[in-house]
Amino acid sequence: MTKKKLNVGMVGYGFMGRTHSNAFRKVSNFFDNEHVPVLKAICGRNEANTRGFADKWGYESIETDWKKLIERKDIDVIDICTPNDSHMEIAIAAAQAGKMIMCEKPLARDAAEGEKMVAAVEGAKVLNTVWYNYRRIPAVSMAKQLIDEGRLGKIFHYRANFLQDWTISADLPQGGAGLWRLDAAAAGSGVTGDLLAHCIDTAIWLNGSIKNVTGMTETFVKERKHTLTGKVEKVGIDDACSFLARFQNGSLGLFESTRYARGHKALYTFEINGENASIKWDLHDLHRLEWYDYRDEGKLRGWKSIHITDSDQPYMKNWWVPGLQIGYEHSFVHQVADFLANVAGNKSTSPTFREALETTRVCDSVLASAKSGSWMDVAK
Ligand code: SOE
Repeated sequence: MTKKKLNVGMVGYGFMGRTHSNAFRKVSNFFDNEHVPVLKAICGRNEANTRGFADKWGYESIETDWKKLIERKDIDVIDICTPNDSHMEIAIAAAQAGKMIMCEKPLARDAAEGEKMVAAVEGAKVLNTVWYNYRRIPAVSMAKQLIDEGRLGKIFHYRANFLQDWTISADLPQGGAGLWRLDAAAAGSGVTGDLLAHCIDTAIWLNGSIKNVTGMTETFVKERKHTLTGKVEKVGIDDACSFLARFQNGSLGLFESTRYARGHKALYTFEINGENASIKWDLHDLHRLEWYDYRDEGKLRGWKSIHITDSDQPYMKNWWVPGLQIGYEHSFVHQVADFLANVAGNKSTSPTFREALETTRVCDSVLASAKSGSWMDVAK
């Protein structure tokens, strides 16, 4: 197959800049697509750091102004890896310039921003996707297959947690590189947009739309020094958030996220209970899917732990040999692989901006409900 080049221009080079760059570099070694990504340019405000990142990851050039990057004729895809407060401006400008867009999650700080982004990519008819990477962990993709095949039967319960413990110290400042997730102006919200958004994206993908929610939030440390101003400022993010949900299919949802669960670094888990079977998954053991099938013979009935490494399981035929597992970074490789396959068919990749907007709308409803103390319908 003659390969076509797909020139990537990435904005931002933090943690997500590394995960995406790694994915672009690896994908063509493992997946055969008509298009091969080329790391054309990396953009950041600090020239020396941007140059250092370019050298380390193999970018051909650098820019220090994202507007210049977007103007470049040799860039096909803009990958947005910046803090949430710049997603909208960059995405709208990139769409107007006719670029394809890959945007780090969450789509935006809130649905009002997200709606403008959806209008921009759909108006300009540019291919788009949002990096909700956990869908593409093979065990999670396999859960989707099992549900779509109807093996669980009617679904009654969806339960998800995303627990961390890295912001417990009151001495941790808010704002600036690395800590912008604690600054409401940059992030939009705390754990709701950062962590629950992952749980909501997976939940909608696996179990369909969420109808209404009731939530509660807490900010345990009320003031933190701001890295950029040097002043002690009010903390505007939610440190913890729990919510109940009703799905359109009649099932009940229970979601919890916090950065104050001492002992948990990034424990994303979900469990789904259906009429015939149940599924459990745990990010700390991400290559396993726990499966219980009531239809098994009585005396052998019990939870099975399926090691998702076989070639007939999602994505695995592209990796090693059965029994040898892959990890977190590969979920990003899979997103690029799917994106490249869809570019050949001129299709956007799920979750598209429109699909990711649904997640942001659920987040908005959860936060509104936590404020009002009442159930909120999720906006359509
Ligand atoms: C926060 O610590 C964080 O890095 C999130 O921003 C990511 O989306 C999540 O995958 C891991 O945790």
